[in-house]
Amino acid sequence: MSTWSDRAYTVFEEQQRDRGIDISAVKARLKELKIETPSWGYGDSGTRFKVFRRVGVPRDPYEKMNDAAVVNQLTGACPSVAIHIPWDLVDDFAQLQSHAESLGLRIGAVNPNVFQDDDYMLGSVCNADPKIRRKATDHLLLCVDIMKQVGSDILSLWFADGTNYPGQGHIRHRKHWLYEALQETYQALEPSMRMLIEYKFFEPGFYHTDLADWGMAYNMAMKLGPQAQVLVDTGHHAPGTNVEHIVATLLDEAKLGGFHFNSRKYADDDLIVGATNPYELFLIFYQMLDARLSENRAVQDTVSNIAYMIDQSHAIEPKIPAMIRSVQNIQTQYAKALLINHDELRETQAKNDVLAAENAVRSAYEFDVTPLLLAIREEEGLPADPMQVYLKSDYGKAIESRGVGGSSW
Ligand code: PSV
Ligand code: MN
Repeated sequence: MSTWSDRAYTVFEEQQRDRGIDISAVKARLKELKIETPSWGYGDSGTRFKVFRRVGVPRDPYEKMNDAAVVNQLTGACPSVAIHIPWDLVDDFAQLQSHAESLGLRIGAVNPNVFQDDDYMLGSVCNADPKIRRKATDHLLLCVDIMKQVGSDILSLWFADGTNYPGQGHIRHRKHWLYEALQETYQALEPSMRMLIEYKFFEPGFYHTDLADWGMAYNMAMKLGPQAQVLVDTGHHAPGTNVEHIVATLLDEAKLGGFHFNSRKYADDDLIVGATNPYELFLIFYQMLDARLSENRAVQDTVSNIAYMIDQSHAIEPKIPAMIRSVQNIQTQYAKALLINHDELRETQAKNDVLAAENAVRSAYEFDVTPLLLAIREEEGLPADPMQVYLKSDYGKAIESRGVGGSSW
């Protein structure tokens, strides 16, 4: 570290010690945080108006792994990659897996895609046509099979099913069909596997979505059993929704399975996590850390098994640096949340001291954690500034030989 950052770290450490924060515990937690990156975040994606084709975008799942490996090498925090099927369909999954392993990666969540085939225009597992429901369920089962081939333990489910007009579909029938498909898939899971159920309140259906909110996902997960949990995609809520409240509730019910991190300003924008709402991200981590203090064993186990995943579409920004920025933003907010003094907070809450309690949370957010993150990177043998190292490296130039027209999504 430079003399400046050495000094800054010493000041930071003293400051935190005075506040009663165990800085070695903070460092250990930060080093433990692993974030899964999505294969589709390395591909070309866009808005519904345009997908801009960029130079150097991976042309296949193997090249997506190469890019993900660079993010992992520079941040030390992203050892797994989520795949989306059929976007990442390959002839030989064992080969893809060994490619990932050779790069120090593993394949993480398997995401079935039942929203892009023409047959799914009016829904997949909730389609009124039983043949289409069968086809969609078979695809979910295929994905469970792929999980077995690649050693994945998370099936991450999101359905685009919904309707555009009142009366277009029978909402209760669709709910039953959804449950039937989930149940059949659940039964195919091995005991070590989990099914994470993601909700979203709109899009592509604009009248109703079959899994519109956490309550609907929770209901399905409850009925299915302990291997089914809810996935919170931070972009999937109406403006103003208190996402951290949902997180706390699901944690307390031992039904939170994972996150899809991204940031939103208006809708499901899939922008770089922490770009527009860093305080929300901090408050989510506050709830996670509070749940770690729970006396309930099931809550502790739940919080220890959360799958932290990024789900972003990089439409205008270069994809690898966007992923590095995302990982750093998550680390920053987690680091800040780790500075909350929970004893002080509990005391102020018990006294009903509104302002002191709010201050106990917000004051942690206001610390500059740069010296802490630099110290950790140094201890881990990682570059102090992963973004600069990437930008100065030859990798960005070398992948230009891939040309234009890599994988879309
Ligand atoms: C849907 O908006 C979503 O959040 C789901 O997780 C999909 O799998 C992902 O985005 C990619 O389209
Ligand atoms: Mn998502």
